[in-house]
Amino acid sequence: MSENGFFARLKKGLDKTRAGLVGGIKRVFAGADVNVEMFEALEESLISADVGVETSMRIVQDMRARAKVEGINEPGVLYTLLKEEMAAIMEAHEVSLDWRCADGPHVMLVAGVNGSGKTTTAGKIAYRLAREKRTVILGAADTFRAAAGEQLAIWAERAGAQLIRHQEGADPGAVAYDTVDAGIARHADNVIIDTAGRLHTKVNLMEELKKVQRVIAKRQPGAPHEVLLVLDATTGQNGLQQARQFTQSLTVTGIILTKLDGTAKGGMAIAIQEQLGIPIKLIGVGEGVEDLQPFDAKMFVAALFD
Ligand SMILES: Nc1nc2c(ncn2[C@@H]2O[C@H](COP(=O)(O)OP(=O)(O)O)[C@@H](O)[C@H]2O)c(=O)[nH]1
Ligand SMILES: [Mg+2]
Repeated sequence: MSENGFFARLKKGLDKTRAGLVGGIKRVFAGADVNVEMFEALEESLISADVGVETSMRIVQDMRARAKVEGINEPGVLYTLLKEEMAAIMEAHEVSLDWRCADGPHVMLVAGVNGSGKTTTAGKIAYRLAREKRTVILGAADTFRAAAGEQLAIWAERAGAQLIRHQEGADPGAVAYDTVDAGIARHADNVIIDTAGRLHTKVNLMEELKKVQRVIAKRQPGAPHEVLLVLDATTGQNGLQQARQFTQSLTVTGIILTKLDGTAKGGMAIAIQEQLGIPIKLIGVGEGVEDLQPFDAKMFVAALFD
């Protein structure tokens, strides 16, 4: 898709966030001068747009300090600074989406709670990589329901990727092992392992994921090269709590924020990167194969405010 096509799609996806977050902020800066009330109103509108209390307070503190030091008394000037500040928070991380490995397949593990969009995202990534003429193998390590494997099979077909799948209820670690094994044997470029967000056994989800991660490393030292945490943007601050739990157990290397279309909680993107220090690598703006795009902070802020 062209850069313009994507920008239009991103902009459309952020309609609701724009109405909530930016509408509120624009009202804050509509006043004649810079004063205490203005900063208080700014903090409130950031928090209500799911930027998060801590991050919102930090942003407002910085803005106050800059207004004072630089002697800014025009709301319009501060508004521009605010946009820069938001982009700076999100841009603090370098992101590589090359996903290549010199000695064996590049292995990705996709984790997250139920319904966050893991399977869809694994399918969309497979599609992107397969389009670059890479050999991709998807692993259906969500063995919780037969339907989960079925859903991934449909995505594999759509993407032109291979699939490794066991019986319903099989050990997720065994599926992950076999997928990496197939990746090595078949000289695949990329291996993507989809996992469950909930388990049928009494095993704790985080323990199970740690085990899957260990099993992968056992078959291929250095793997998984990416552990991607999929978060549903519509869950706002709850999603941030979830992310904390996952990052305590797993070495999460990147976040994928899904369902940015149709939510007013897009402000969460700012809080995630400021508070977790983990980059958002991709964003989901719809259910189609093309609706997964690299996260670009500048573009995100532009799409939000323009
Ligand atoms: N609107 C929208 N829906 C999405 C997006 N990503 C996933 N979904 C939908 O969210 C639902 C759950 O996705 P799924 O991949 O099954 O989640 P999983 O349980 O984490 O594997 C499905 O209906 C997907 O089509 C997105 O970026 N935007
Ligand atoms: Mg799934």
